[in-house]
Amino acid sequence: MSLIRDIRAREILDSRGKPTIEVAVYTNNNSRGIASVPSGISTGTHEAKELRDKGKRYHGLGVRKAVSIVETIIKPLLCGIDPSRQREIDSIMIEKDGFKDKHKLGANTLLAISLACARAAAADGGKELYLYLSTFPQLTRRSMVLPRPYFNVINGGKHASSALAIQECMIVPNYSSCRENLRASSEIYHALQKLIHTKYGSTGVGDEGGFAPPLKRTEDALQLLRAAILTAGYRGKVDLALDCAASSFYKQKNYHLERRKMNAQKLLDFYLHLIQKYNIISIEDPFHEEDFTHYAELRRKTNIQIVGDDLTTTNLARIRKAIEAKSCTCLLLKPNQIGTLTEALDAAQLAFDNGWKVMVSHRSGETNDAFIADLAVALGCGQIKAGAPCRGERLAKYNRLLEIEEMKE
Ligand code: 2PG
Ligand code: MG
Repeated sequence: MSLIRDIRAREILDSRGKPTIEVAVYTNNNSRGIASVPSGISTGTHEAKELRDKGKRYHGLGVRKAVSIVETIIKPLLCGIDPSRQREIDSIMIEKDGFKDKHKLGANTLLAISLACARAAAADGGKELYLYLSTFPQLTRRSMVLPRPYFNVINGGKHASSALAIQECMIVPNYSSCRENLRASSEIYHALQKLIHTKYGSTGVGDEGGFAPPLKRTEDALQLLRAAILTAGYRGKVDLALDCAASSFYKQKNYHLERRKMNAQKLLDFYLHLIQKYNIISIEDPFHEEDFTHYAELRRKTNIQIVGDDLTTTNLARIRKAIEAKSCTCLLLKPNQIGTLTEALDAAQLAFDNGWKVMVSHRSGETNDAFIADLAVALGCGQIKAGAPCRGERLAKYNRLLEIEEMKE
């Protein structure tokens, strides 16, 4: 029998050079599970809250309090429990926090422990993480498949300092293997780099490793993507997708983009125009996070995938509301939006049960932890987004998918 023997935590830095928490769970069988958590910048209002120290260190972003909560409050509650009792472990932590948004102990604190327990249990059973996760009750009816990656190669919105309002312009290669999809993304990425260099000089990147040239219009970005796909020789093999993160350019009842103001109806017409002109197969957060109605209207008027992120925040109540309003066809699944693995899996199950798809997602501030790669495979959801095919914290996820693909062959 495996039991949690010790839990340790430490403050580390994420891909933006800001503090985050890493937790190690040790068992009496000498197994160890380590996990660290990411952090978003275009966060939804309804996300569970991170705990930060405030004060002077790291401009207030330190996580020393979270580290101390792990070692002094949570550790005594979880030591002696089998790390595979995930629901029980997560419930104990949720109860101890006592708040819906987990602000007391912090969603970052709880998620790091939750994921580290899953890793420790997998290690104890001598199982690869994706195989271990696939045995969870929420997933037993799913079959494991490698996900199709969405590569964010042009960064805008809060992830860049250009005037491009749309946050993520993604390429989605359509090969049957991850290996081929990754190769296509890399070749297109480098073709894009040359095009941007010729046209704009600088090829600096944004938070998710995509280029961030001084673009102003969405179509400039989409045309660059189209040209890069053609130059790299991938005509007809790659689709496009957007994460608008529209809450970030919604001010005083209007959307501010393309150097003008649009109301929701105008914005909807703009999206329909883009969908028709480019091979856009998926749009995430097209309207602000409370506008369930216009999401639904876009869904009615097109048959592409409509993804909820800030709208749904991996939260059962929000997802139910979106299901009722018929706002989306896909849930963006971010474990740190809700704060425990059990709740994230419950959210995925609710989405699947209602005929939605699920896309597993990283955050803009990441670590080298590749948990979401295993999660996407175990969920059999067929879709993942983890940024550009560039920068270590993004490649950690894509390279882990390559490893899993090889193990499954
Ligand atoms: C998003 C995410 C990840 P952030 O909006 O989908 O790409 O961004 O982590 O900044 O919320
Ligand atoms: Mg998003």
